Order: sequence, then structure tokens, then C-alpha cells
Amino acid sequence: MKNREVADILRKTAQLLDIKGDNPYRIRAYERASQTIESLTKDVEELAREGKLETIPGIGADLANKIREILKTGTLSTFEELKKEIPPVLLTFLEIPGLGPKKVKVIYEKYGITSIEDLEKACLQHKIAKLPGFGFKTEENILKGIRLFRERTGRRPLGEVLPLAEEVVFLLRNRAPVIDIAIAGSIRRQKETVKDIDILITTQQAETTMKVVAELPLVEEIIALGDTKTSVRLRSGIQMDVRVVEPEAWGAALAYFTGSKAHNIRIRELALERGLKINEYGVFRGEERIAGRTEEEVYAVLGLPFIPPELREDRGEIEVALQGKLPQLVNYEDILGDGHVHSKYSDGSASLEEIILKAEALGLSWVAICDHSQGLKIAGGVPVEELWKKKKRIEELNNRSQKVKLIMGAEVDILSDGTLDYPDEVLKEIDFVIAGIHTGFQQDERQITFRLVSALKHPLVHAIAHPTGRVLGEREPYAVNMEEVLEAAKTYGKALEINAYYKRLDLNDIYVKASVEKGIPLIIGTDAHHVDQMDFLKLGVGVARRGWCEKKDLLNTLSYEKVIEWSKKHKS
Ligand code: DGT
Ligand code: CA
Repeated sequence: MKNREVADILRKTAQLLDIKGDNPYRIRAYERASQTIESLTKDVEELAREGKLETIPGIGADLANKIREILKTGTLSTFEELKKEIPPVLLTFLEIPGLGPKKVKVIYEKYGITSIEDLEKACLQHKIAKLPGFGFKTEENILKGIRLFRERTGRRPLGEVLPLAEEVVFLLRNRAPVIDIAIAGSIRRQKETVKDIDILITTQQAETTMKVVAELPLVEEIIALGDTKTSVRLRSGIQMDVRVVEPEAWGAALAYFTGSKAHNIRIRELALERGLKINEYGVFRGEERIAGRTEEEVYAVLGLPFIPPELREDRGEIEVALQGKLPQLVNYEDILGDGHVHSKYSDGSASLEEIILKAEALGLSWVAICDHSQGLKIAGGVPVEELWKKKKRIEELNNRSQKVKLIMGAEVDILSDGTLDYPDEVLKEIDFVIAGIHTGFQQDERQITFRLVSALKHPLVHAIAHPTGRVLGEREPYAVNMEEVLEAAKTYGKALEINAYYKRLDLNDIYVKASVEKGIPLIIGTDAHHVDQMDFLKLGVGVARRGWCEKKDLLNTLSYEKVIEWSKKHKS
């Protein structure tokens, strides 16, 4: 057993004792022991084997016995007894900010509440405020805590999960006898947030492969271990399901587990109309499997071309596929530049030279250096004199650097009244002006929309940065009428950004699709404040593809010369 698991049982025991109202010294002893074991650099199992448990500071004979019991039986009888008295689900209540053991105890004893949903309901009915020692303020805090708890334990940004999934694939390719391996589910569809990691495998040796899965260094806990399906929880807290499928069903399983569910349902209807049956094992006419080996084959027998995973959301992709009118989605390889990178001139960590090197490594041919404008002091906004130095430096570097050109840009703050944070005579000298809202998020819809539309109308502005202002899991979009913003972008011929920073992805897929339909130019910008973050470009391409973007819809696919040409044309 790992130190973490032993510590976990000791901590939960302490918490249940606390909810029960047990002796504080006893509770404290379990708590301390849990913390000690958790922070131990040596393996607790090894210490037990060497008979050295008592040498751990704070672990006396009694606790040493308990630890030996945990190591031997996998649990603790005290803990098991407590679980009979107090529902262990109350332990999750303790993870809600604003709730401690004393309050959990009262809530449970008074109302017998054992689920977060019931707790929320009781708060909304003001039953919690009535309890002794609670009140309306506490009730409000609990509601806020429930929201935060849900965000924390709910969906994760794709940018956080994708690298984990890719590492798993890399490790399994190297360590296990896999033939085919692929990431399925929402990750394959490049959805902005994901619930879990879905992996599909074909192999001749299922048992061996699943053993390797269970022993991956990223795995924290095995939920279920089987020959066809293994579920684990990774250290980062996210669940991963790995399925082994037979080679004849690879394509059918990949299609099924890529989803989305809504897309699958439509596909199934289409199959039924043709007298066929489709499931994760194949497409069947009666008993006979007529397709299943590849996804292409599965779609083909339904009379469809291959539909890219990013489109599989039942947003009209099946209809246009039937008409043979699927969009030619933009590819990562089509991207020639990054439209939004911060340098040391504002709050970025990289020099212009470092940005050029990174761009070269990514195979890009241009980068727009968009540092913050003068008034945004907390983000190192660039004063006008500095801006001229930056411009001169960019010109020098562009004369020297052949492969990668820098574009003299600025991320100009749109002030509360809709005016811009540099005067026109300064803006005139900037080749890519991307305007964005960084303050006054609380203004009403009318004012926020007015600010964005004013910026779009401004003759020296080229684009709007992160148009809705949302930050995944942290900040809702500001109140804005996006229809008006899109209409203004179209009217004035301005671009909207697909901000590719992993927590923004703003515009989202829905607004990207709406922009494409209106013919509004889009530009992907990573908003990188560190060169590593320029890798987020891929996430931006994911959003673009989910929004049905073709090569022509993205300014990033233009050569440096063409972007400069576009920039001049759109500065009237
Ligand atoms: P999420 O929530 O980020 O995990 O999103 P998905 O799409 O990865 O959803 P997940 O992991 O629950 O299921 C993976 C795929 O399996 C899903 O996209 C479609 C398929 N699937 C799951 N449940 C059903 C179902 O009830 N009916 C059909 N037709 N397909 C399903
Ligand atoms: Ca999933």
C-alpha cells in the first residue's frame, strides 16, 4: 500500500470521529498521524517490514498497531465501525468550502441530509439558516461552496487533460503489446472541457496490457480491472477508462466511443432507415457484420463520407455529409502564425528572440507580438516611449530573421467608456491592434456591448481579443449581446479572436461557427505569456475545427506578407 492510501484512511477516520463529536485528543492523534505518513519520504510499508514504525515521530505503539492493521487488511476496523454509524458521504460535505465537521454534524442530525443535492435544496428553502449557529450568511456561503466544489470536481479544461491522455498513449505504446491505440470520447472531439479519458486498444494480450495500464505511474487508484475494460483514477483526480476491442470492431468501437451521444443517436436512426443495425461491434444486416474494421467503412455503408470527430455533435454535420457538402476543415499544418503573444515588454516572460526561436520550432513563419497597452499597469502595460523601442527592435529582428517575422502588435485595452488605451497617432503605427476588455466586467449588457462595438467601429482596430471574457471554471462571460458584436465585426470587416489559452478558448465553437457563417475573419492567438504556452495553438485549431472553420476563414493561414496586406487594408 502506498503512503497516500494509509494517510487517507487515517484522515477519514479523524474526520468521522470529528463529525461524531469524539474526544478531541483522539481526533488530533489520527490527524497528525495522517499528515506524518503523507509527508514521509520513506515507504511506510518498508518501515513496517523493518519493524521501524515506532521510530516515526508522533507514532506511538497504538498508532503503529493501527498502521500495521491497515497494511495487512487494507482498512481499519475503527474506520469500518464508524462508517456504520455515520454515512461516509458526509466526508464529501467536508470538502465544500465553508463546511466543517460541527456544521455537518448538525445538518445531518437535524435533517438527515446525505447528498449535496439535498443540501442545496435545504439551503434554497432557507432550512439551513434556521439551524442554531447558522444564519443566512452561512447558508449563502454553503451555496457558494457547493458551486466551487462542483466546478473543482466536475469537468476539466481540455488543455489540462489532453497532455495526460497523450502520455498514457505514449507509455502504452512503449510498454504494452498494443496493436492499435486511440483516444476517443470528448477529447478526440476536442471539446473544451472533458469529464474523463476514454482510450481504445486492440491487442492479442488483453490481460498483460490491462496489467500495464493498472501499473502506469500516473495511476492513483484502480476502480475496476478487467480484460475488456479497466477503469482507474489518475493522480490528477480524473478517471480513465481503457477498453480492449477486437480488430474487426475497431472502427465501430472508435465511432461509438468517440460520440457524441447525440451524433451516435442520429447515426443509429440513419442505419435503421437503411435496414441496418449499428453498435460498438459493427454495422449489421441481420446477423451479418457488413462493416466495423475502420471508421471510414462504418460511415461508408451508411452512405456517408468520413465525418471528422470535431464535427460529431449533431449540429447539422450529418445533413451536410449526406449532401456531400462537409467543410474542408482547417488543419494544424495550415497555420502559419500566432496572432497574440506577450513578450517581456509587458507581462510576458520571453524576449523577442526567444519567441522567434519557439516559433521556428513550431514551424511558424510569423508571430504578432501583442503586449498590453499603457493603462493596464498590473499587466505591465507598455508606455508609448517603450512602444517605439519595441517597434525599432522588431524591425531590426525582421531584417535579420529570415524564417520567422514578428508583427508589431498591441493588445489595447477597451476602457469603460468604449475608448481605447492608446491615442490614434500611436495606434496608427501599430500593424495589428487587437482590442479587448480587461476591466469593468460588471457593467451591464448594454454598456459592454457598446464598448466592443465601439472598438470594432474604430478605424485603427483590427480585431477583438477574447470576445466574451470567460475563463473556464473561474469567470463567467461578461454580459454581452454577441449577435450585435458579430454583426459589427461583419459590418466593419474586422476579425474576432479565437483565444487559444487553455482556460479561455474564447470565442467558443458555437460563436466560431456563427462567425464562419457570416464570413467574419477569425484569428487564433495563444495569448502566451511564456513560450511554452505557444503550444496552445493546437487547442485553438481544435476550437476552429469544432466551429467548422476552413483554411480561408483564419488569418493564421495567410503568409506574413498577406497578413500585413490585410492589416493595411483594414486600417482606414
Ligand atoms: P465527457 O462528458 O467529456 O466524457 O464526454 P464523452 O462524449 O466522452 O462522454 P462519455 O465519456 O460519457 O462517453 C463516451 C462516448 O460513448 C460518448 O461520446 C458516446 C458514447 N456513449 C455513451 N453513452 C451512450 C449512450 O447512452 N448512447 C449512445 N448512443 N452512445 C453513448
Ligand atoms: Ca469521456
